[in-house]
Amino acid sequence: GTYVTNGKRVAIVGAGPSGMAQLRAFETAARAGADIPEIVCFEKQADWGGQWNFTWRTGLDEYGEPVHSSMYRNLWSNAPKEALEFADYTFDEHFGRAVSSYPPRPVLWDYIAARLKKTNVRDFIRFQTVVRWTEYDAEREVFTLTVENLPTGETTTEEFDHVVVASGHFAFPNVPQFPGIETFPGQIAHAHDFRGAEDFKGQDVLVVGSSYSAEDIGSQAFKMGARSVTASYRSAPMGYDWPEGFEERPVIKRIEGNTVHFADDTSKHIDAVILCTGYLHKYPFLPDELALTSPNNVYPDGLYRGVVWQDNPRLAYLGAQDQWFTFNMFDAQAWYVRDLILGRTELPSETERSASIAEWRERFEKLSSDAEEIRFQADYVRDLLRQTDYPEFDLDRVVEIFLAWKRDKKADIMGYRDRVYRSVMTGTLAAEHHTPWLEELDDSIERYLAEDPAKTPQNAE
Ligand code: FAD
Ligand code: NA7
Repeated sequence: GTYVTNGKRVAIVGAGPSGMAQLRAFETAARAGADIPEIVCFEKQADWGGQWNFTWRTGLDEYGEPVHSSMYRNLWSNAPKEALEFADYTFDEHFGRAVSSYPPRPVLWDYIAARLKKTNVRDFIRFQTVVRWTEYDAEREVFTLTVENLPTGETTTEEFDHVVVASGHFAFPNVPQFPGIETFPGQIAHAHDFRGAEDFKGQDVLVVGSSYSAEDIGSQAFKMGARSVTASYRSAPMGYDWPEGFEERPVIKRIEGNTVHFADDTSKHIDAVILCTGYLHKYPFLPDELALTSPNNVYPDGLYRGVVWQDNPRLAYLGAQDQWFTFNMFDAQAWYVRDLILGRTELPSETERSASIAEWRERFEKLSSDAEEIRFQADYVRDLLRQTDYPEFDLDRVVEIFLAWKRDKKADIMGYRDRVYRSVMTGTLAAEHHTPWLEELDDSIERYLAEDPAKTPQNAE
C-alpha cells in the first residue's frame, strides 16, 4: 500500500463485516493524514464479506477446509436495514434512491463491499490464506502467526504487534444429541449446512430451536411448500401467530424412525430435521490462554469494552457478542480498537478494566427481556462511540426501530419483511418492495432493483 507506517504490524483474522470495519477504520484515519501501521488481513475464503459471501458448498471446501458461511439462498435481512446502516456510508449514498427495508443477502453483501471498493484496502487482504496458529512472546511482545496459503499449501510465519480476531462465531455448529436420532431415516442437517428449502416441498419438516435460524428456516420451508413445519423449543416457544400448517412443540424426548416424540407427550411424523441449535465460539488458531470461551450472549466475559482481551490487551476481538446491532456496532468496535493501536486512546489499567468488565457483566446478568437486551447493546455501542470520532448517530432511534420490528413480527411473522422504516442516518423512508417476501423466489440484485419487475421474471418461473 501507499500508506506511511509507524513501524507496527497489525494482523486481522477474517475479512467479514468485522474485519472490513477494521480495515475501514484504519483507512479513514490514513485518509485524514494519520500514520497507520502495516496491516495484513488474512481471509481463508476467496472473497470478502464473511457470512454474506454465499457458497453452495457444505462441510469441507475444495481445500478440505471447513466451509465458513451459514447463509442460504433466499436469505433476506432478518432485521430492518435501517438498524445496521453505516454512519459513514448510507443507503442513500449506495443506492441513490429509497429501497426496501429487508434486502436479500447479495444486496447487503454489495453494500458492505462498496464502502471499501473506492479505497486500496483490498490490497491488505491475503485471500485464500487461513491462520493456523498464533503464539505470543511475552518478553518481545510479539505474536507469531502461522498461516497457510490454501491453493499452494505453503505455510509461512510472520510477526505482529497486535492481532484483531474477526473470524466470526456462527460457523462451528452446536449439534446436540437426541435419544433415537440415529434411527431417523430422513435428512438430518444443522442450519450451518442448510442452503435452500426447495426440496422440502410436500414434506413434514422439523426445525429444532427457537431463535433466528429456526424461525427463518422454518419460514423458508413454509414458503417453499412444506406440508407441515414444526419448531421444537427448549426454553420457550417463539410465540408468533404462525400460519396454518406451522406449529411449535416443546423439546424432543425421543425419536423412533420417522416419529418424533416431544416433552408434552405428543408425537408427529417427520421427514426432515434441521438442527437450528446455534453455534460454538471456536478459535482453532489460538492457544487456550488467548481463546474466548463463552455461550452466545451480548456480553462475553474476558473482554474489556467487549473487544480487548483482558489477559493480553494486544489481542482484540470484533463482533464476539450475540448481535442485535451488527454493521454499525462492528464499526464502533473497530474505531475504538484502531484508536488504542494508534495510541490515540489510552488503555486503562488492568484493575480498571477488570472493574469495567464486572460492572457491565453485572448489568448483563440482570437482563430479562429482548427489549432490555436491545437497550443494553445500544448503551454498549454508545459507550464505544463516545471514545472515537466515528460519526454520531441517534442510538435511541435505532432502539425504536428494533422495537417496531419486534412488534411487526408479532403482528405478522410471514409479512413483516414487507414493512418499511425510516433511516436514522438520513431520514429517508424506505420504499415498499415490488413483491411481498412470501411470493418472491428470486434473491438477485437485478430482480431486487428492477424498476419494472414484470420485465425481470423470477428465476423459478
Ligand atoms: P463473519 O461474517 O463470520 O466473517 C468472519 C470471516 O473470518 C469469514 O470470512 C471467515 O472466512 C474468516 N475466517 C475465519 N477463520 C479464519 C482463519 N482461521 N483464517 C482466516 N480467515 C478466517 N446479521 C445481520 O445484520 N442481518 C442479518 O440478516 C443476518 N443474518 C444472518 C444469518 C445467518 C445464517 C448468520 C449465521 C448470521 C447472520 N447475521 C446477520 C449475523 C452475522 O454474524 C453478521 O452480519 C456478520 O456477518 C458478522 O461479521 P464478522 O466479520 O464478525 O463474522
Ligand atoms: P442462536 O440464536 O444461538 O439460537 C440457538 C437456538 O438453539 C436457541 O433457541 C436454543 O435454545 C436452541 N438450542 C440450543 N441447544 C439446544 C438443544 N440441545 N435442544 C433444543 N434447542 C437447543 O442461533 P441461531 O442459529 O438461531 O442464530 C445465529 C445467528 O444467525 C444470529 O445472529 C442471526 O443473525 C442468524 P435456548 O433458547 O437456548 O433454550
